[in-house]
Amino acid sequence: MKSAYLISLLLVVFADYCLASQQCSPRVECKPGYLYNPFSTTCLGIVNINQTWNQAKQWCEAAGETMLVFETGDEIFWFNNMRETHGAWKGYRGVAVHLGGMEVAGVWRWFGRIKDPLVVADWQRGQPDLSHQDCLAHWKDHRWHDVHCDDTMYLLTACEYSV
Ligand SMILES: [Ca+2]
Repeated sequence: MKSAYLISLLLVVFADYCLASQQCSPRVECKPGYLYNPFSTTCLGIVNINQTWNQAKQWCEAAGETMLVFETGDEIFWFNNMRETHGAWKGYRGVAVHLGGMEVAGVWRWFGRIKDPLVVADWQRGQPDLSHQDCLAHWKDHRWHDVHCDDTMYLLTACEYSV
């Protein structure tokens, strides 16, 4: 009886450690070039194609995926950190990425895995700044900017799929 209790206790402690430290590698295989996102249990990839926001959305959807969205500040922090440290993404430092957010009728909404108004955001100071910039980008400074939806210059695309 006592040993069963001890084993349970150890499991709880271990599970807590896993969740807190994210040291436990999940038994998740992402497709090549994609990275497991522990905050949304998705696999996330960044592709280097100059395309508009709508083209990016269609590009993700054609692959059975959706544009990257964020639900928590921790997830935003994780992504910013990964953009600096993940081997496959280091070459993309200083390049803006299309995110799955768009302003419609004055409200910024997600158009990806979730389709709701933004709960958390990480705008650069002074952004969003222009009424005719209705699409969301993770900018070179790793903060969010509203940009022209027709922009194709140096905008990568981030797609994700649930696992
Ligand atoms: Ca702007």
